[in-house]
Amino acid sequence: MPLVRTAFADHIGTIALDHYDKRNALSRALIADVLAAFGAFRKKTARAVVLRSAANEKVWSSGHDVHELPKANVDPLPYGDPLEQLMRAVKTFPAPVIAMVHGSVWGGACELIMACDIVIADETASFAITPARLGLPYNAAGFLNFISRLPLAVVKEMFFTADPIGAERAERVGIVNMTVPADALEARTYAMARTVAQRSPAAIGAYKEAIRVLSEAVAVNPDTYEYLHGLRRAVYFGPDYQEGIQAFLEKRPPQFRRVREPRDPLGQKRDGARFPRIP
Ligand code: LCV
Repeated sequence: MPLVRTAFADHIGTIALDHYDKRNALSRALIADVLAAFGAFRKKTARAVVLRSAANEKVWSSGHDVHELPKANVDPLPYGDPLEQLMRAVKTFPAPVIAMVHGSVWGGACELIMACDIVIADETASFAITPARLGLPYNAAGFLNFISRLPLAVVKEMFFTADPIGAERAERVGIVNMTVPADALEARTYAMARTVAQRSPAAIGAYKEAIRVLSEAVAVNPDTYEYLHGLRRAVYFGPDYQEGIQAFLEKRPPQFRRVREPRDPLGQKRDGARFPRIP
């Protein structure tokens, strides 16, 4: 049973997340269906793709399928993770991907929205990036999806609080292009898609790729890369991540304790520095 519904008309593809029993959690299986839809629309030379929820419910997507996250001591968001593959597929698709958002967006689904080209939401929409609730380290590509789109103070507020930002403020800070009344959301989204589809697909494809390359043009030398990776390792080897995942699976609030004496994965006591030394 496919976990997404698709449609194609007037050069416009539609991908509707359709696994509401699990609040459209971005599981390996659901992502495989979304990636297959993008592949089919690429063959059809779609000029725009609308990414939406099939259900008109209070949740758009609850983010990464937490049951598919490693329980401890393993990088939870590696380059090959299906969700990371989905982000790259959206950003490299040769036509604009327009997110149509009714309901709440959580965790990795919030980053997915950031990876989309245009976001149209209604007044029920809210956006929360939630790794801090799980004690989960985030990756550089993920941060860049937010930093390249939002003011730093908003990025920090979202990551440090893990609290939702509502539709009205989401429009003000730039998470969404526009917020419209719920009963106008579908019409406004497809009107935008039709306008895009009437323009030059060759030019728009080149614009999208050039903007992607330029917005990702961040020079990071090997030392800095290793430093950033060290920051993440310290978290996913740490007690917070284990507690965060366990608490979610046990459906209880996490109890993050004072950081114990940091030890590297071989159990060697380190020089007390909570994080690797800045190169
Ligand atoms: C698996 C789920 C999920 C789910 N996975 O319905 O951003 S990062 O870095 O943290 C990244 C790693 C990430 O995206 O992590 C996931 C972040 N997502 C969240 O923290 C949201 C977790 N979900 C919720 O808070 C609630 O489910 C919301 C508020 C979305 C909806 O609440 P509601 O009361 O409507 P339930 O919680 O009852 O969930 C309905 C079913 O969906 C499953 C959940 O386990 C339940 O399944 P069962 O009926 O089998 O118990 N579900 C929800 N979210 N992310 N499964």
